[in-house]
Amino acid sequence: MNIVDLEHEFMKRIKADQKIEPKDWMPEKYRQTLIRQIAQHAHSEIVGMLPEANYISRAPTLRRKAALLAKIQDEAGHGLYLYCAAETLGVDRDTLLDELHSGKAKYSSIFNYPTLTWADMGAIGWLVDGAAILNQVPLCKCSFGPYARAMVRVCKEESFHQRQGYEILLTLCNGSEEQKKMAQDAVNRWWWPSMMMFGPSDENSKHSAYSMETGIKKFSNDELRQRFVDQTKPQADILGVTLPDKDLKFDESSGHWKYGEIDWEEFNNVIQGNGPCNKIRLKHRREAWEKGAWVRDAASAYAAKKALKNSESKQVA
Ligand code: FAQ
Repeated sequence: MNIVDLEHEFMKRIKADQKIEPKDWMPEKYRQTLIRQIAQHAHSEIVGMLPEANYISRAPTLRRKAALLAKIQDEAGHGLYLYCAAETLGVDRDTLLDELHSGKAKYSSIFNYPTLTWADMGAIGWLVDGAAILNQVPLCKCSFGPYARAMVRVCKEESFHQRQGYEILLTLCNGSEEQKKMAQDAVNRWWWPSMMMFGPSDENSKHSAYSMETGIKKFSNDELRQRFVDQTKPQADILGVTLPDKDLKFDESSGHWKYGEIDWEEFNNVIQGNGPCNKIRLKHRREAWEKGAWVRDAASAYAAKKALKNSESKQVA
């Protein structure tokens, strides 16, 4: 088949909602778009452990500490599934990690904000995981098989994360005046960065058109952002917190909550490496990588020893 026929067959499969698997023919642009998105997603899960890790030693009770630890470990697992999914596209993990550690690769803007109080653990679970779920549930139906399958498990776990975050805030909101203030302050600080997680507005999203045409993305950035606002506003009312947007109001004609202008200058600054915590996050990531060198060396030495033993026993047989 020539390239035109191959492209035609590929698009036919996409339109028929069939999964594309790693050994199938795919256009180079599709492969590169997937590597970019999956790698950024994997890096986000890994860097995303850092803001919450700050609170493992400060959790108010043993139960809270165990739940937070479990959540952070889940994020590590998500990163690993995603690196595996990216590897099926022919890129190796060391290259991806080098790109993260050198600052070349992007990861979600949200993880470049500081966690200042325990209430931030609630706000991250409720808002950040809430936004992540809305974005990721459609990815379970993504046209690329390994990414879609990885997302199924990730979404189940994110759903638990969102509830544990909401429950932290609910407890604070039913507590003392000081606790209520702490919850409100966290919501004030995390609301707009969570809105930015969905990416640039549709008219400025450079990859959306191709990703939607090829079934990588099922909904646009603005569609998902709107769903997030519609879902979150009633939950905020139950908590008794306000969302820090003076323009937020219900629009009877569309049935949606209309929201105010996003500060795109702030968003662009953060994704260009100039957010409040970009430098410290990368520093901690690099340190963690260096500290883990002995584990990687030990695992390789063990694997090499096992391979040698296997080949010796085959020779004897
Ligand atoms: N931050 O053309 P678009 C989580 C970049 S996981 C940084 O619209 P696209 C779990 C974009 O990469 C959170 N960069 O791009 C958790 C592109 O840059 P490039 C991560 C952003 O790909 C919870 C440029 O702007 N989730 O939270 C952001 O079509 C709690 C133009 O943008 C995913 O990665 C941003 N927010 O749409 C962990 C989900 N937005 O490559 C721990 C999968 C955009 O041209 C604790 N990813 N950019 O240099 C996606 O759905 C998409 O990649 C979007 C962006 C929607 C993020």
